[in-house]
Amino acid sequence: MNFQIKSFLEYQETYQKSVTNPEAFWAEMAENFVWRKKWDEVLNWNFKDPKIEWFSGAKLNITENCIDRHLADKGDQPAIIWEANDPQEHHRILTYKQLHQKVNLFANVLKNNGVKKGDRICIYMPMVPELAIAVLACARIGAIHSVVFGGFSAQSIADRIKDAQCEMVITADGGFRGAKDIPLKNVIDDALVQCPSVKTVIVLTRTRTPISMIKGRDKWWEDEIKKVETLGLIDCEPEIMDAEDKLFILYTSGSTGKPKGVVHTCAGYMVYAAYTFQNVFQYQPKDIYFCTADIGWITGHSYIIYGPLAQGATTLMFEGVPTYPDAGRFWDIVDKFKVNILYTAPTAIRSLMQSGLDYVKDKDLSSLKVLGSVGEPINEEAWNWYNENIGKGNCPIVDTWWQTETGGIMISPIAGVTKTKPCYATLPLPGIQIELVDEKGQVIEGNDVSGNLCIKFPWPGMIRTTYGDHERCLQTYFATYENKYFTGDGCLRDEDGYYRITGRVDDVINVSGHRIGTAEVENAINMFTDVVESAVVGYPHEIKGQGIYAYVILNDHTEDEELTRKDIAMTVSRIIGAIARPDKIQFVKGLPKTRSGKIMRRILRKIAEGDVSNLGDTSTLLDPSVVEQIKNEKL
Ligand code: 7RM
Repeated sequence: MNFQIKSFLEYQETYQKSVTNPEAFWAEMAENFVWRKKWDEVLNWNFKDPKIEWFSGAKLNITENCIDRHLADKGDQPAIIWEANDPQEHHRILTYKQLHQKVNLFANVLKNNGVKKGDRICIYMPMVPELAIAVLACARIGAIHSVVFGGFSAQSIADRIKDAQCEMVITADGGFRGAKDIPLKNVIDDALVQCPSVKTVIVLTRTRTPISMIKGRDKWWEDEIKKVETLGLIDCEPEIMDAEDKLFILYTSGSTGKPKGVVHTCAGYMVYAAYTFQNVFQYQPKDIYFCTADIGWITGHSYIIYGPLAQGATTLMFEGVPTYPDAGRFWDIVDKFKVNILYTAPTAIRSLMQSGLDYVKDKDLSSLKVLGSVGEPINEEAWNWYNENIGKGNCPIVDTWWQTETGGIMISPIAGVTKTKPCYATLPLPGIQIELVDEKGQVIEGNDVSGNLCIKFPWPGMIRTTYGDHERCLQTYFATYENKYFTGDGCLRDEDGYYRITGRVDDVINVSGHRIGTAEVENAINMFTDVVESAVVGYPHEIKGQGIYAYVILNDHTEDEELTRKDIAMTVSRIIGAIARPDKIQFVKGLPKTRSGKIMRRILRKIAEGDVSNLGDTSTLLDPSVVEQIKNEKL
């Protein structure tokens, strides 16, 4: 594929071209793909509805681009290398030919079970190749996948299934993650009690955990494959999709209590994921590329599956966790497969950094050429450690800023092309027009300034709608500042014009790179019987980036505060999932509220951060004395 930028001068020229004439630029990039019919119009947009259409009139199937077109010259090259949770278990390799066969067969399983174009399918699976196969099989027949991360609770899954009215769930009996077995099918059974729309559940065998199979509803993956083989349903012609047909839904948290179903469509998402993958990581033929994310998050969608496969790359998928069986696991994998490009998260780097260099020292990391970081701001110490001990000082680090809603990387160095700087995502990729704005929406010009990060012009990978509620998409992203997409992040532009993301400016906490809405956690805490009210804020956490700090008012004086804390934490795990469990729970008699009843989170955030010297103006509080109690009893 020939859209790789090779020098900083070329980057500057390309960037200029991309903003002077975005349509010509993206049309040229789109020429690198297989289309059943070319577009009538490159871009049709307004941010008022919003209406975003890229390549309208074009027809394609993303799996034809991710699989079929590579068969002729890369059929025997590994498409997916899979490393199991347990290092004793043999790894698996799927060549492009094998991936093609498996995706086709499973696509036929879906069809044989009545799935049609436009149907929604919930996927709740461990990190095994069959997860990628299930995703691609949906895309092949035009079914809309909604992958739910394996750590989410039955209630969270049920909410997502109901919101999208999914007709099918694809899951596994269980999953292995570190020393734990995750009972995926049991969780699905609990969720489905609330979900009459689901008619079929396909269950992959992975852990052999005993499970119940409901007659007429639940079917084994392996049996279904045999059925279509017996019927001779081997190949599956790709469904021809319109450019703007929905490809997938992925739920993400915002500042309200209810996660939003971010919708991405076929053509624009494909072009953007592939373009950014190729440029940011500078992938070369035969490179082994390893992204440690879970496919349950956008990073896994765009940079384990769609981006790399669209470019005919070899993508390595890992089932386990960075610290199992020990903190050398990533480095063992790099050594074993001679990984060239490693893309991981600051939280993983910090946790491995804490385990010490013993786990790194005997590992051969000389294959590495490029390192990536994603999900949260990377602190200088972690950046330096990654650079020195993993990259040995000669691998560029690409600190990639982007979001579920952006579909792909937005601000990032291009490996080996853009001069890096610790903690800086550096410069916008071609096609990305950034603006920093102040509270009033005034654009902040010049360098050495900071403000709220907005994008003023569409790009192909951007969110199209929030599933089932277009108005919510408008209100969340396009209403804060007129005619701009608002990211929810704060950002500074330094004297060189480099960008540094400073973190969320809304009520979203970023825990280990996972977005969690404070309102969601509060709702879950409030479900516990003894809780009257709660307020949740983030605070700096050494490993997780941010931790969850909950202030809770209880009903009556409890005998055993420790036990109540555990019960509350358990309730949050049950309602959302373990990732949302508060790190600290402080019992308080009251919350700092304004006379109109609004909780002053700014004060609670300061106290949680341990910065009580300047709490700002507290005179507008209904009862300023609660602040004293909260301060004195801080955990
Ligand atoms: C890819 C992803 C998005 C939020 C985003 C930021 C934060 C992501 C960086 C970052 C600083 C980065 N999608 N974020 N990458 N902050 N530097 N390189 O994470 O939808 O799950 O989260 O994550 O706050 O708004 S996401």
